[in-house]
Amino acid sequence: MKIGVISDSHDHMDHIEKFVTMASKDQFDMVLHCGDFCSPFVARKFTNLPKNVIFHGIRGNNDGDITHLNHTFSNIGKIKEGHQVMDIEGKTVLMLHGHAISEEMIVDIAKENRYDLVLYGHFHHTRNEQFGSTLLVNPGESCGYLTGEATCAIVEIPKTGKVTAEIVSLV
Ligand SMILES: [Mn+2]
Repeated sequence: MKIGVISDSHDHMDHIEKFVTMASKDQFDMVLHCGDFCSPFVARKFTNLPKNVIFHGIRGNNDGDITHLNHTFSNIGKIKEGHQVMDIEGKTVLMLHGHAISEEMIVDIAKENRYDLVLYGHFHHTRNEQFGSTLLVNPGESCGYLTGEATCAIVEIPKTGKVTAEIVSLV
């Protein structure tokens, strides 16, 4: 299972388009967005994801118009409130935006080893770090507004063996 993980896209349409092109070219099975889409019109880019790609998003602290976001994403996937726990290929995955708690607390969650994979965004920087049996990944900011580095993550969840991730540039 190959998963494209994106966060903090903050209306940057060109970088979303590059991510969507990558999803098609690299044959992602799933796309996870860790929040901060911002305007509902960004769905115009995500709608070009291949139809077989499963999409899940969560609401970030800057996603004000959740009603219209869910309306524009209705043919793509759901944007849910709060953190989400998912079973993907038998692995337990926690996805959160990250604004509700400190980054230290997110690291503490990873150190508890309750999840195989913890995905978060919000802090606009990348992280790809193993804590015991838990991989902690922040794909960074796909908008690139704060760091000048627009990134996403490609996560591999194999049928057997451990979860791995790679941080990839969108420019
Ligand atoms: Mn943000």
